[in-house]
Amino acid sequence: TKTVELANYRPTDFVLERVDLTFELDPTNTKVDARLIFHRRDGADPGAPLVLDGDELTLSGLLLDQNEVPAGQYDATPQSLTIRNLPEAVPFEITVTTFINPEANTQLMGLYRTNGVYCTQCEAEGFRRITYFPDRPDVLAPYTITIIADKATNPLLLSNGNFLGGGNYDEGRHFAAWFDPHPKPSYLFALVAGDLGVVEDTFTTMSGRDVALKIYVEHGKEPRAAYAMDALKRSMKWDEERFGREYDLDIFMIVAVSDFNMGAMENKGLNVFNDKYVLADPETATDQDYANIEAIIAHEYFHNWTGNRITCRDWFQLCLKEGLTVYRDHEFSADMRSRAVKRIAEVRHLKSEQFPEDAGPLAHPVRPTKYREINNFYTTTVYEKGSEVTRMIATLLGAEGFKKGMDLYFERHDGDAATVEDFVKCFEDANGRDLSQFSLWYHQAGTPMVSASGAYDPAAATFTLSLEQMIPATPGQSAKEPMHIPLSFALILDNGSTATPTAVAGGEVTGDVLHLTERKQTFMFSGISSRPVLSLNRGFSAPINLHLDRSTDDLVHIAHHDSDLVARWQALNDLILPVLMESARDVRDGGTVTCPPAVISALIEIAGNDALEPAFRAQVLALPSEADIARELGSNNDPDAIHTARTTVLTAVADAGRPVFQHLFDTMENGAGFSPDAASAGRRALRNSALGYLTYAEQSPVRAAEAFASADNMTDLVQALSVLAHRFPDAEEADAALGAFVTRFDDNPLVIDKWLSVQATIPGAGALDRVKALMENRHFVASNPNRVRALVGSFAFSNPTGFNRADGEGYRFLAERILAIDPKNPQLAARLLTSMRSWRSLEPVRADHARAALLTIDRSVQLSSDVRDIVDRMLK
Ligand code: DPP
Ligand code: ZN
Repeated sequence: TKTVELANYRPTDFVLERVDLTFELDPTNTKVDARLIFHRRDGADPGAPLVLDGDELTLSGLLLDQNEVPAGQYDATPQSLTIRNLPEAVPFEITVTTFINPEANTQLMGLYRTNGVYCTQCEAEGFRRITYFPDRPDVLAPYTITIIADKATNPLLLSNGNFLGGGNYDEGRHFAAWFDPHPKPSYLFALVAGDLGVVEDTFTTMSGRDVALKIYVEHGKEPRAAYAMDALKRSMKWDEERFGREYDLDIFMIVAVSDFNMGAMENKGLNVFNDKYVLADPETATDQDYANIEAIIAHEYFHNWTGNRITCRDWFQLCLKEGLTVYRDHEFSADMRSRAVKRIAEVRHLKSEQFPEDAGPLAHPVRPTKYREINNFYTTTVYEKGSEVTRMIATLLGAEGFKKGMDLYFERHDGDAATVEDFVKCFEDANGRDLSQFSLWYHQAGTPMVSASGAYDPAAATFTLSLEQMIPATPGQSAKEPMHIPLSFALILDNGSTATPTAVAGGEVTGDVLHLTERKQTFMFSGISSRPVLSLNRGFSAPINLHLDRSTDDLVHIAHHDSDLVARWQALNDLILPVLMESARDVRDGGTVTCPPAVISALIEIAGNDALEPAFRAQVLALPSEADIARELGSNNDPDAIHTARTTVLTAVADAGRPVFQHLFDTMENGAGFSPDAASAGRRALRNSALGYLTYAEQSPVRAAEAFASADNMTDLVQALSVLAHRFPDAEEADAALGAFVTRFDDNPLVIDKWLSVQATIPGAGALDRVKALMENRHFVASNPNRVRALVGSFAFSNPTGFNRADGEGYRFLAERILAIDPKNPQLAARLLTSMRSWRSLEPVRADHARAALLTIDRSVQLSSDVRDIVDRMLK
């Protein structure tokens, strides 16, 4: 495959005016007629041919203005259709006929079948697997769709836009026609046909229009779509209130399908979802499932404006829609739930997923400049770091300035295929600011490192803060320019009050934000009458690694007094992380672990402080993960040593805090009746956290077995199951619980996924044999992405000791799986392979095994472009 470069972008020679598609659905032989009306673009070369994209297509018919095109006038290959001698000045119509096989489409790109339902996935380049087409996001047109299918098996025929009409056709077939008046690129096309149940509701928009809302699920699962419907209505309302965005069709549909490569897809008016992000009830969904459903329903809905009404000029601009839309869904969840707890969860996620990507061989800018396979750029860097960049714009400009920029963006670019530059320019123009240095966040990869040190001069009553930034080298970018880094700060005074004074020298401070713009910069604050404690990067205002030496006492002071809860969590994290790192080194080098009592008592004090919300305390008690410790250590990692060290520290906390944990376990019950709201979920989280610690203290499975038996919701049930399986894998109680669980949820694949994940993540070398055995289990379906992610994905991504077995068997197993999956579903295979992105930071023996496994993949001759691209970058 060849590399696509941003620098080579140029508009098409032909403008697409209208699209008219007719599908005659058949499981193995679907006929697609595409009527496309084009005209030659002003100024385009009058002799230029029309070149359309294809992927595994065969041309069955080609008309130009309803006349057959002579053989000499076109060339068709599976990848392209080139037509020459087209009119210079007048519009013309091309009719392309193709036949495709939805049943055989295991890539799940284009038109495929899942559980008897026809569905499509076209982003990024799936439409070209349906018909020959200018399959790129800057080609926008209104679509008319006609679907013809067997009526008995496909009572439902859906596509984008508004319903035009339908009726009986012939021989038991019927048809439906849809029209989408909003010009859109092909990646937003969708078609669904089949026999599904529906949940219906309506939403009245801010201008008083009624919109029909429909969520389609398998028959019998309708009650489990109620929460998704509620989340949808709240999303629609919120986007009107917060961003002034109103929905623009008469109907909004969501379809849940069980075979899907991604989380969900924002097709215009017809979102298609992975069923795990639609279906929920207390018996089968955890609090995390509810939160995910709320966030993803919102995310896809918000794309209607940020992505669909304003789309991307080319795929290099992916963050234009994704980073912005993630920011919007984060803000939505923050408004629906606890803002601070949501922010802490985001920071944890960013550090555990995006920071390792940015520090390894797959690092790339938020706005890349080249790619070999666009499917591999749906990354946490584009999504989550992209969201952080948007958040920093809001921090720099303030809420009002940010809103002015967003309003201008919607006004100026509605209907456009836009670029990141267009987006940034709106904020510049609306605020009279120059954001050129800030824009480096889009262009320079790597997590900036900021080193900070403070000095207090009692005689002069001044506090001096010295800052230095360094951006590490990343693939293709060895030298970096200093960035504009907004650092929220506070000085926490003796009496516990929080001050944000204006600097008298050294640089710009707006509100509580320091603007670090130079490589080195020193800010001075005056009139500080006693030694302050510096709280920096509060709220995680910039996605950086911060190095700031502070004493245990100072961090404890912040943990108790900062007015920002995120900063309090961060301070506790900064207290415990060095302890965990030091312990891991000690264990690796044959030493023993010591835990400073002051750190432990700070944690326990916060955990027991009833003035703080339970969800926050649960976050504090969820100590940095083994992966977090490995990331911070950075090199020569021994996952077994990290596991032992962390377990030892957890046990020390458990022993010291036992009465507090007992109290929390006894008092954090929610009482009768389940509610998925954030406050109830927080109490469950804290109680389950207490259960985990008590089990460390008691060294017995009895309490968890009782919790398993008495659980009345999936959150408590699966937590108890994890404690049993992970701590006491050989105990009878663990066996019994795993058995009871699978029997009870035998007919629910989404719950079976939890059962697979729990077992795939049992620590230790024994996990691999369990995973292999589970692959033979009748519940494991190798063609279903959710099952594969639950078993193989959980093992590779979330079982550090099991996957990184010292003998390298974990890596060899993954390589085998990837080579087996790749011919059927390359996207899934490539995604699984990214679990090895930090292989170079392993200790030498494991790193050698990892490299050998990667080389096995590398040597395979038949790799997809997806896996080829990842393995090449990982070995470079
Ligand atoms: N469906 C994916 C998302 O919404 C890709 N657009 O992020
Ligand atoms: Zn998205």
